[in-house]
Amino acid sequence: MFLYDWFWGTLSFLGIYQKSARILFLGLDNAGKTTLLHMLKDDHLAAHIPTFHPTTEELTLGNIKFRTFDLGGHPQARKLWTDYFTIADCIVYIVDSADRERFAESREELAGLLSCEELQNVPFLILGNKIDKGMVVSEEELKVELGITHTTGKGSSSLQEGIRPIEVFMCSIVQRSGYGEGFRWVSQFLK
Ligand code: G3D
Repeated sequence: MFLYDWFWGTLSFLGIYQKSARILFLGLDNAGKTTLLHMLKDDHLAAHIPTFHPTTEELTLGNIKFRTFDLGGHPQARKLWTDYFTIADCIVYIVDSADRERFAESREELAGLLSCEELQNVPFLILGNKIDKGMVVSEEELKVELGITHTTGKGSSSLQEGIRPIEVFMCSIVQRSGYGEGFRWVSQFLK
């Protein structure tokens, strides 16, 4: 299972790398955004992290730029994120699926993003992270907790005019499992 996911995850990243895109990793602090960024960097020797800031990091791999932002609790940083929204090709929203106490906060931030005009047509990949921990919620429970009533479906789908692709994948970033499938799913919507 672990090797299978890792293998397909790596292949799907290779698929993504042939494209050109700006991908934002968003979510509350402690969700796993930086860990994911560093996983990607470690898989690719040519990676370059030019900036470091307490609430944001950037990574460039080929033609793909990844940038992380912590949401919640940083009102002064909000202007900075929204500037990036106008150029985002994809949002990867990461949730700590073992941290039930912060689901409401995460749901609120996600709702804010989904209603954001600049992001109306931007695909959302939602990663329910840390499934290696005990006591995590199921994918269906996480959808309910996050207020997601409808998702696109995990198969391949064509991009319908005016309908934003959105899907939830459960994963363990530290175990390199699950998120590769999510990236493969979202890569079909990147030009
Ligand atoms: P952030 O960038 O979203 O703020 P980080 O989050 O990437 O800094 O991760 C926060 C903590 O969660 C880190 O632990 C990190 O190792 C852990 N983490 C990230 N992904 C996973 C995962 O899949 N499973 C588990 N169990 N932990 C994960 P520390 O202890 O360094 O703060």
